[in-house]
Amino acid sequence: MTETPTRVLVLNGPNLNLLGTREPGIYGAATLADIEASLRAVAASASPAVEIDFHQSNHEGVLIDLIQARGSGAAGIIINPGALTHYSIALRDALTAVGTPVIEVHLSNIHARESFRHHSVIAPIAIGQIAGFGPDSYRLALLHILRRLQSDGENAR
Ligand code: CA2
Repeated sequence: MTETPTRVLVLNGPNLNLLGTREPGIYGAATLADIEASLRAVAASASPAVEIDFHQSNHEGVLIDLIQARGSGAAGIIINPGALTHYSIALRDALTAVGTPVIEVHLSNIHARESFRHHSVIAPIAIGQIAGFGPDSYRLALLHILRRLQSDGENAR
């Protein structure tokens, strides 16, 4: 019998499609495609391998549709909500409704930037927030989800 691979949903919000093309001083030189490739490499080397379901949208409603369609059944959701972090109650409600563990990630250290970036409406419903490590923020989040999967497997044995 073939088993369905474990899936991790990775979502990226507004303007993150511009990564690597502008503002490298804040966001670094890596493109979103580079980040996707590095997560796929980590996921492929996990045992058993994990599938990365990677998306970016500039539209709040599209992100909410993705959470509703693809969030349940995922082992975790890694989300960089971009500027929606700071005000989107709709995104927070969608993440809460789906009930899948959420990790909020940011490339930059939002707490060291303008004060309007210090507050996240997503963080209180996430299991954690990782900010300031560039593309490593995403990798660290994935490593944590893999570790949780491993300990769930051990507890089931
Ligand atoms: O640091 C992060 O990852 C942010 O989520 C990035 C958002 C910002 O609004 C958050 O406060 C922190 C902005 C994403 C915009 O990305 C760009 C990338 C290159 C050029 C211009 C924008």
